[in-house]
Amino acid sequence: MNSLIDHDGTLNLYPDFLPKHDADRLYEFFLDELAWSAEYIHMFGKTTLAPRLVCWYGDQEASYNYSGVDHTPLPWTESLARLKTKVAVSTQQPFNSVLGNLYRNQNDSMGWHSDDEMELGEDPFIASISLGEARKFKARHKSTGEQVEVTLPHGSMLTMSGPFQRYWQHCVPKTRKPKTQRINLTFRYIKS
Ligand SMILES: O=C(O)CCC(=O)C(=O)O
Ligand SMILES: [Mn+2]
Repeated sequence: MNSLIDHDGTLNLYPDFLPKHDADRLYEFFLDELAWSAEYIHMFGKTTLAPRLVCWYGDQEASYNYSGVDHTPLPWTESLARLKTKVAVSTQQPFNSVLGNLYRNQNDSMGWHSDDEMELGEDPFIASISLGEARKFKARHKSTGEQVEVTLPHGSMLTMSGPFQRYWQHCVPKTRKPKTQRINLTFRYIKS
């Protein structure tokens, strides 16, 4: 485990969380199997398309307001449910939903944000699995501006916990270097 941030919240990376063979198989399977769709985001009175595809799976009661859009989850697929169990056993945390992001190429990205929606409760534990192309992930402290950068490899798990979402923002920037597809799955617990 690599400890990336250990003050004002915790950011840990488990680079080899999934054996390569499992990661390869899940990547191909999820690309095909999951209901990837374009998403409209409503911000500052404007509607635009998010620069990535998304999907949302979980327990029926785990509905969630994200980027101003209400998401009702699709029911767990067998392979997603199995991965959730593996993540839950290894982190010793409960999860009832997963938000998937598909970054199609180097132009897809996720802007600076904190996962601080009310539904996540105070100090949420979020476990984030990366599959496919490695992309850079950045964290920035909200008051000191301190920055931490890490590349998230195929098969890795990143965990964000404690007051991390209160003190830090994070993003996955677009880049000029050509990139192929990357899947990210963030397992969350939504309070009902
Ligand atoms: O793609 C990533 O690694 C980050 C995704 C993320 O921050 C989110 O889904 O809230
Ligand atoms: Mn996030």
